Amino acid sequence: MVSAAASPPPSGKPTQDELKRLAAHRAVELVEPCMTLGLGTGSTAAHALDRLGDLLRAGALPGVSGVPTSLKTEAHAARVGIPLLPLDAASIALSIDGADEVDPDLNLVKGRGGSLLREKMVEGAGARFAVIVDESKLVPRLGCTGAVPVEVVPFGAPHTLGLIRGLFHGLPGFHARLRTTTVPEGEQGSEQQPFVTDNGNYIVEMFFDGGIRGDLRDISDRLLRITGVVEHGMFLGMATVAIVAKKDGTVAVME
Ligand code: ABF
Repeated sequence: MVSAAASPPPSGKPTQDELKRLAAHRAVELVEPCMTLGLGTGSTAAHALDRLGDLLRAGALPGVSGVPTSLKTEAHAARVGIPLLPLDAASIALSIDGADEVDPDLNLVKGRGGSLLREKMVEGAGARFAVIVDESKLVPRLGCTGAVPVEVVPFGAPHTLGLIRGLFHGLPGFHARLRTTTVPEGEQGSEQQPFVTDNGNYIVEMFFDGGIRGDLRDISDRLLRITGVVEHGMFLGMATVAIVAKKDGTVAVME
């Protein structure tokens, strides 16, 4: 069910960052005093953290605390004054986080920022999960706009990459690679090294031309049966609501 919400901002065509902030602020309206929140990662979730910090400082949300989904979020939450809890000591009422893609069934691709494992643990533990996006994240099917990430252990990662490729052997337009990052080396040089997550793992990036055509849960099951795969960035049936800032500055709520 999609319902229209907030009116467009007074200025002209809002920028993407203004839309992200709009969606984030709308989600923060769901927060009540004394709630424990799942605190997401990425630039859209960062607007939610800033808004929460402002409201906490104004005394509007007494007793609110949060469980961060990345080291970066942990530092940001501390900076804006959100009290933090470890996952095992929290009963999360609501998680607020962004996404890379949202399909019509509210299935998500998340994790292009490298934090999928902690995001999935925290958001899977909460009673509700509000995903906050601007309209550009809406897709007809997952995998349309870029990588579907898979977190893998470093030991034997090229072997695990091969097994993942084997799952999609012969699928036209499919390819996968280990995510790398540029690391300065020596005087002015640099070299490509595997990207390392907060958990010390690597990321395999899967690419599907035109998006994934097939049973997402079957693909999820087959990925997770590969020894060496820790978790993947398809969040299936986890979001309870999507708050979407549209290009015209209105906000739609998809449930
Ligand atoms: C987190 O932030 C990740 O799951 C996702 O990759 C990213 C989205 O970033 P942004 O909100 O900056 O587009 O939610």
